Amino acid sequence: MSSGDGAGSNGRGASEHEVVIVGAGFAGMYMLHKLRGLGFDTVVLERADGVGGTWYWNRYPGARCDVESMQYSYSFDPELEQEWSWSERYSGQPEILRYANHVAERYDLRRDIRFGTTVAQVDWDDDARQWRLQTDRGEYRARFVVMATGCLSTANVPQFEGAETFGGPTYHTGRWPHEGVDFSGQSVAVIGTGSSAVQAIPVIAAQCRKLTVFQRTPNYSVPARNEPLDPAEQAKWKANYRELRAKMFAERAAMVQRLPDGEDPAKEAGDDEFCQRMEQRWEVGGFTFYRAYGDIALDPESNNRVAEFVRNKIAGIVHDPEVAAKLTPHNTIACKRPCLDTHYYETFNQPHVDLVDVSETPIERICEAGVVVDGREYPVDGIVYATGFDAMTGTLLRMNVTGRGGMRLADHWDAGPRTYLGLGVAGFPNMFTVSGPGSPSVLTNMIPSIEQHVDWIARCLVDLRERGAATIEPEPHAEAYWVDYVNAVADLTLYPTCNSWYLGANIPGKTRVFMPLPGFPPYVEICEDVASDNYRGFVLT
Ligand code: NA7
Repeated sequence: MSSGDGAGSNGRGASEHEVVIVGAGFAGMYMLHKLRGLGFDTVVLERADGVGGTWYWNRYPGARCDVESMQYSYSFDPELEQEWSWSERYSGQPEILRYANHVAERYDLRRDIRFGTTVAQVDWDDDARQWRLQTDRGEYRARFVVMATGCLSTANVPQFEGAETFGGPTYHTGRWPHEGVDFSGQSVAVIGTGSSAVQAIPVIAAQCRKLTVFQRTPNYSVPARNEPLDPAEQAKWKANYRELRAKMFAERAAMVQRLPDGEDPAKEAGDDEFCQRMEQRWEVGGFTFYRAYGDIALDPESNNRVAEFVRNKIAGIVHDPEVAAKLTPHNTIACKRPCLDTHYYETFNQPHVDLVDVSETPIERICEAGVVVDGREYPVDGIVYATGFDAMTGTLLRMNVTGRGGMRLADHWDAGPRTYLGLGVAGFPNMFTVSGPGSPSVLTNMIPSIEQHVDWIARCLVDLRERGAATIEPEPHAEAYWVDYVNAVADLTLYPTCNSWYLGANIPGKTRVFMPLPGFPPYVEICEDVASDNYRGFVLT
């Protein structure tokens, strides 16, 4: 039952609903649409002033999806699929945000989204068997909470000494000003060389007078080969969407590649065959490169052979051998999030672009005029922090969630996140996470992953309603089993061998645990099986 709108802190009491969803990105929007259609009284709390989540916040120059447009969209409504057209092979942030707004409009979602509402505290009330959410606009109560808070939604801004003394503007890629930023004629620092920086650096370089990039770890990147979307390609997808979506869902990353995945081992390929295959994929562009052979993510020797191919490419693209050497990674390829780019390495051939290696001598401090490394001052007008996110758990933990008996989620996750299926947490009844730790999430095309979670949660809520069950939560042993399972699967791969944000290794003090689960289709099967088997591993009361 709703007591009306978000009641706010005006003395009218809490706003009560059956379901509160936190977040109005692609997960929250679809969850709302789905639950509304099933007759649940649902409200969404969103700290931003608009929908879109990741695509609302990440407005940095060059921000673009690395999944091809025809696959990075909702599949739940064939009419929506047919009426929307994409303009490029990979959509830029403005186009994806327009799509999110179109969806909000089309399904009249905004009337149940409370914008500009930040959740500060989330407590389970065992007596009332409901959640209480404290926000800066008053209290909300609900039987169920769905955390649709995104995997990359809490910015990581390193605490450099003197940062507050800097005389110019600073930006984080994930909190980019909506009015845009004009770097014309300016000297700009970019700190970081992850996916966001790899996209932003060529675009910022094209605008500014001088660009200085501060790199701690060089990254492998492969050309995206973005281009205007071929109308015939778009028509092919629209004519065959059901069949192609089914193919996507059957893929381990929930997306179809332009070339078939190689199954054979890279280390056993003859030199000519290897070069030909890798060259072809380098030219085609996109993630298909990383799928050329079956064992790139599994076998160190095969992995290194592919890595060496990219190292040679860097040496061929970057004119100054010293700069090329600094840009050349030596770690495992694709165990950090693989990057796709448009002229990233080429950008370092431009005379106004400098690369400062901070791997051995870290950024010492920020001063009023710029960035200081090893006693040398690099004067800049503005600083761009492309320093990533407290991924997968950061946003959930900042909401101060407490479950049964006042147990803090932060304590329960002290040794790393623990979930069952990436959907629920033991001791936190009626709380669901969409693309949470322990689910394939960031290792996949996010929208199909989101749809699968939303559909599962919706089915679960309907089943609970039909059975008259008040609560559902994972059994501790099922959660423990799942944590072990995710680790065991990750340990079969090379993923845990790098200091990646998948492991939480980018955040000082964060426990190192591999958070996402590799492999979408087997995961989907397990989720279906659990639901069909009377929610095996969950307790229903
Ligand atoms: P990432 O991939 O986490 O990249 C962050 C970058 O910032 C990375 O190069 C870091 O170096 C660097 N970094 C972080 N802290 C520091 C300090 N203190 N000094 C110097 N450099 C630092 O974030 P992105 O935003 O690029 O990408 C996140 C995801 O968004 C991406 O994977 C896509 O899924 C979309 P490091 O490698 O840690 O040495």
